[in-house]
Amino acid sequence: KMRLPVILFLITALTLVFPTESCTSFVEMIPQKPMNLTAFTLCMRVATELSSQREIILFAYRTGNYDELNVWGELDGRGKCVSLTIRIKILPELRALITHLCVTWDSTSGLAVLFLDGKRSLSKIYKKDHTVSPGGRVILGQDPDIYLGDFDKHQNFVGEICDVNMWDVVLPDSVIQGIFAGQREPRGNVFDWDSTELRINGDVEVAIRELYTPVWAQNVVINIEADV
Ligand SMILES: [Ca+2]
Repeated sequence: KMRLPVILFLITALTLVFPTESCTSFVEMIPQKPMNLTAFTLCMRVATELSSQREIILFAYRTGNYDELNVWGELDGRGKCVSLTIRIKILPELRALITHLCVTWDSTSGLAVLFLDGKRSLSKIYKKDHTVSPGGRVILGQDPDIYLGDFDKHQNFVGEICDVNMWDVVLPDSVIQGIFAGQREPRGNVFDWDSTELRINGDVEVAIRELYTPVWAQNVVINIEADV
């Protein structure tokens, strides 16, 4: 018999890799509460090598008739107020290195703010007094033009996306900067990447990233007796 040391307590997270242009691959995220929102913070870590010449859908929330809340990357990045659609300039911000992206919005003021790797953008005014409607579907990887479908492979997401978290409040700047730096709290109450149900469709790789071992566990070694 020999004692084998095993180190436990590694903190891991799922990551999604969309390897190719496609109009069939997507991941549905099931929200933890109805999405009638008058404020939100939406964060994700994202990397892509797609050309800046094309639109890239980063997050799509659509009800039967409307794009309720979409986040796009595109060449010119102009804001669009028709629906609560946030358009972000792709280059140089989004690239092959993972970028931490957050969008905050508050109905009362209409203030919408973008954070890239903890750096805050100017504020823009979108849809004051608006409420995001519940009852839709949240999709990563594709832009639905109907409730769930009519995908266009020239708008889909190709690259890696993880840590998609959402809160029904605007988080303070310092909290967003902490999350960018790796803090795992506070967990999202609309989407918590560690526990939200993901429904994978098509060619999407789900991989596990090892984030870190917590300090309290770094010297915890458990010996297991085994016959060798
Ligand atoms: Ca479309």
